[in-house]
Amino acid sequence: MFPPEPSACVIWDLDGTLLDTESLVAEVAREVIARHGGELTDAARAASLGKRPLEAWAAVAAALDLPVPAQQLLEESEALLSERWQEAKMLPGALRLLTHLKECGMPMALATSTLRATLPLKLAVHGHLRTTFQITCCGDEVEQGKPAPDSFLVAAKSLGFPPSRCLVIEDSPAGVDAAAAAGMHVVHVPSMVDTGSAARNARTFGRQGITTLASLLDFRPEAFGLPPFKDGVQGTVPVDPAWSIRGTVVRGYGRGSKELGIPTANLDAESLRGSLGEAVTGIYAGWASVGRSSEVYPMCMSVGFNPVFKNKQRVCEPWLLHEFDQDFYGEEIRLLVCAYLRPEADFVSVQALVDRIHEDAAITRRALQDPLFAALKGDAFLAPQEGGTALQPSGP
Ligand code: ADP
Ligand code: RBF
Ligand code: MG
Repeated sequence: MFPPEPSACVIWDLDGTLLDTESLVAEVAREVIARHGGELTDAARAASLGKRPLEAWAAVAAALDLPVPAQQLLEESEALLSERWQEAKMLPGALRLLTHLKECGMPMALATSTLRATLPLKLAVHGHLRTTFQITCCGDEVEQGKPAPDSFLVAAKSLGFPPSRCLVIEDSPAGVDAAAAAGMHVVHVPSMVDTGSAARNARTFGRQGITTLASLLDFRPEAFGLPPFKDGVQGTVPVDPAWSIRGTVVRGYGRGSKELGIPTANLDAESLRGSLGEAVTGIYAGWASVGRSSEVYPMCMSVGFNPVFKNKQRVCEPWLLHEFDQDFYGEEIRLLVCAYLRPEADFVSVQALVDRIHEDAAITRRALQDPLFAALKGDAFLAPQEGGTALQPSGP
């Protein structure tokens, strides 16, 4: 199941694997490219992923046929980005896995295309990342950047392990190629380029030694000969601290009740953007309350693109496990998300999806009885507020 030999150390990529710098970089790149009359495409973005900054801009300029030197594009983007790196959030499951491996005493390295001078800016608000790695190898410290294997080979050598004992965690095709060229086993966690479509169409590497996961929340250490997590609750992964999400119930595709017999209260896009990091998708469980009522219900929800129906926009849609007499469009809805259940999946039939959602509901009811989650039912966030919304939603 795991690589021929159990992993003895873990080598991490940074951008798009630990930190969601990609939405930020794309936003800035769009601005810089627009100054020169161009428009960022998914293909150009994908070609730049995982590369060193200058090489990434060269790839973008070539893909878009921009008549501007890569060096100039780089300088323009760096001027905007240097102020904003601290906005990048940790990706789902990254902190849990890092903390677990650190507690197990697993030797770890960072092998990033980021330049040495930029690294402190990216890690400024993530202090724990500064003390997690024995070794950090930056893009300007190797002869050739990813997809060449240099950075992984340097990291492995410094940690003192042969490539066959190194497990690499990467999001980008260039990084996966680099690790495979170094002879290492790779866990590939594809990042989302713009919409879920890219993640769904993520390149399939027809090679041995590459395991693709929807997110780090699906990483099972024992599959790689590493010690298992100890914090699971009834087969779920606790979201700690729980996410509090406040939104307005809006109309969706009208599919939930009619097609599936499962009504889901879709949240408005604005609240969703403010409270859930862009890279968050998956099926979750927690508590919910609606409008002026202080009644709290168990809920399981889907965040993402409904692969079965191939939506273009990300939706957050809780199914409240309660029979209501009427619908509640336009009402405020408050969610406290306690647990991750599974990634979004495609199914062979709508019936198979419906069966799975009912299974999710059963898992939700069971998990929420655990004292850890039951305690959150009385959380003040779920109570209706006099005179509107004073609290800011907080998410990952
Ligand atoms: P839409 O595509 O507009 O979201 P659905 O068929 O999914 O339509 O129905 C969702 C609506 O049904 C919710 O917005 C809410 O007003 C209502 N509703 C009734 N019971 C529930 C429930 N148990 N959970 C979620 N929404 C419910
Ligand atoms: N849609 C999918 O395409 N794949 C899924 O794995 C999936 N899981 C879900 C789990 C739960 C608990 C809920 C409430 C919904 C899920 N959905 C999933 C979303 C479903 O397709 C959606 O609610 C309907 O299409 C109505 O918008
Ligand atoms: Mg719905």
